[in-house]
Amino acid sequence: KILITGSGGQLGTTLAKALIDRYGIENVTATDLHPKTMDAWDIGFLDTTDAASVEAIVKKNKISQIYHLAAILSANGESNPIQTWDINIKSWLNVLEAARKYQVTKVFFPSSIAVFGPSASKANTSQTDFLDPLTVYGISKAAGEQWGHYFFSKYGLDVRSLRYPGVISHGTLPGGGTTDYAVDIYHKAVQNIPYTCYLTEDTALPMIYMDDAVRATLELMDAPKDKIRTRTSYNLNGLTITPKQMVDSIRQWFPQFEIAYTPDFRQSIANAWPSSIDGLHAKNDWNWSPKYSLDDISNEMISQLSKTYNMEKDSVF
Ligand code: VAH
Repeated sequence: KILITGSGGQLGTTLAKALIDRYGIENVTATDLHPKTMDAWDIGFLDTTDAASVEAIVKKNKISQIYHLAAILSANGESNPIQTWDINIKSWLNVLEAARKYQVTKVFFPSSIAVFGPSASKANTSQTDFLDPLTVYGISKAAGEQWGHYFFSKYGLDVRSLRYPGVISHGTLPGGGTTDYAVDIYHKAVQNIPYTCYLTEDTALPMIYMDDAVRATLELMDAPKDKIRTRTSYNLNGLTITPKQMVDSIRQWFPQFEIAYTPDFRQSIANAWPSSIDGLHAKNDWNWSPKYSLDDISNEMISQLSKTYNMEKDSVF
């Protein structure tokens, strides 16, 4: 059976649905700090900072795989650094220890391009570039990668991980990430509300559409064990997007869409992140390649969100 933590979050929600579709609802235990009844499945309560609760749920449900999505993201995380570190790292260690004690077969750890900092190359940042993250979230992910590698080499625990770029999706509202402008902007465009972007128009960041991110996760977890040659975390490439490119794409559907740029503290976070990622190791080891272009993303986001807000899509195509 599969345990998912952070099932109510941006990745957790879609990943939980994909895992339920694949393994059946009776084989998936979706949990979160904030329980929720979804349309076809429930999210149960689990505080991953409590070791006893994590062990109990793994033991009781005979869990064989864990997807650990619970974490505080980069922007929100900066408001209380020590608490963010404590929550992110304690949760992950509780999951690793429970997985070790109860012989869990595979564990997934979501890392992020946020593990890179000013000393990494800005463009085409490599898998082995030096990690000097400047957010607590990034520090907790960089440390989390090392802990995953440690449990693999010391106990043989099959921990696998991806360094996600900014994930763009329509299933949840923006959740405190620095890249969440790329989600919010579509919500505003569909409602014909002018958008104020907290990054400058030319801020290039690595992004990925949710469907590609979920497919990458399942393909990584399905890969034969001997194909996985990176046990810290794989750079995962999608595409590089700037706010201006996104606006130009959106204006194919909404020509009157208005944007203003007022950079805030998140600009300095974005400035320390790569603008593009070298995903060669993922390509070579388990044949990863993304599918979604920016216009594909706009098309998906606009048609889905038009339904969410019950508006007809002013499609020009
Ligand atoms: C964040 N969406 O902004 C996450 C992600 C690379 C960005 O880690 O914090």
